[in-house]
Amino acid sequence: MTSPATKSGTALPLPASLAALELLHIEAIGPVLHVRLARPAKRNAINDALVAQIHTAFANLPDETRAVVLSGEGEHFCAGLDLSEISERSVAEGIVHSRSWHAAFDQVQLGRVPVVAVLHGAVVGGGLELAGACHVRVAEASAYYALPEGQRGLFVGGGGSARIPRLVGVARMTDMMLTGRVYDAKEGLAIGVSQYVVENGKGIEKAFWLAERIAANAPLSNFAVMHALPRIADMSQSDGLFVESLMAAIASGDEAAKSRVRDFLAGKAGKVKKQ
Ligand code: 1HE
Repeated sequence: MTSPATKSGTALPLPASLAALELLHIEAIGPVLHVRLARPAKRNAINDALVAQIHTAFANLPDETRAVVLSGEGEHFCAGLDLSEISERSVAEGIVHSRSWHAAFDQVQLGRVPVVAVLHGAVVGGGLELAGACHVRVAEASAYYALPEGQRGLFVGGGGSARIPRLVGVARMTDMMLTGRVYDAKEGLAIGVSQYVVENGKGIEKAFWLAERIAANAPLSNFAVMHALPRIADMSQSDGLFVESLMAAIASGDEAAKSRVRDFLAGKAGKVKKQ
């Protein structure tokens, strides 16, 4: 995995509430907050403490943060649920546990700013559920995706049944869970798990480049993409079009939109170019 040396800018001081989270390594680099899962000895498996810390981090983003890059330390993004914790749970406790993941991952997906995930190595089970709560996914060539819940006698519990079919479709998720099928990084790109594949070691650099572009957008546009777009996709066409009109008028009525449009018309803003 790449070192933070690929990022430009100097690390800024963090609020104490974020600096205290020992299972996450967090750095603020200008408008981009880099959040790293930091349990590499356990392949970043998500235990109760880590899910709580993910919730806390995304609920307490510094005011200056305009985008987040989420990655994992070590050889893998995330091995999913910490399996050492489940044997002691009753059915009722299992429901509460799953709901704690929902709350944390909702905070990622429906928080204040967009999140770019960097995926490498194993992105499995709850790790894929976490990746699915992010807004843009960059995969390194080493990434692979699986839902081993079926083989472990489990079901997804971190929002995967709602989010993963929206990326890859119900049929593919069904196959992954029933047969243990594993997709590699290139296949993951083709089926819609990630939007980008880059060489090993280049994921953080690419994610920062994307996050800095996202951070430069008008905040209301980013809000609309994060909060209105997925909800509209769940609505009937008629309801969706109505909400779209409201959101479009709110965004375009904001001074940030008006000044950007004025800049373009005055020849002061960038044109759309091939990248
Ligand atoms: C773990 C976990 C884990 C590793 N819970 N401890 N997830 C899975 O079924 C995936 C299980 N993990 C694996 O298949 C492999 O560990 C990996 C492919 C991810 C990585 O392999 P490798 O060879 O690099 O590491 P390792 O030697 O298997 O694991 C290193 C340590 O991490 C080892 O602990 P140690 O104390 O013996 O050193 C492993 O036990 C530990 N470890 N993965 C606990 N998942 C909300 S519902 C979500 C439901 C799910 O996510 S189900 C899918 C669970």
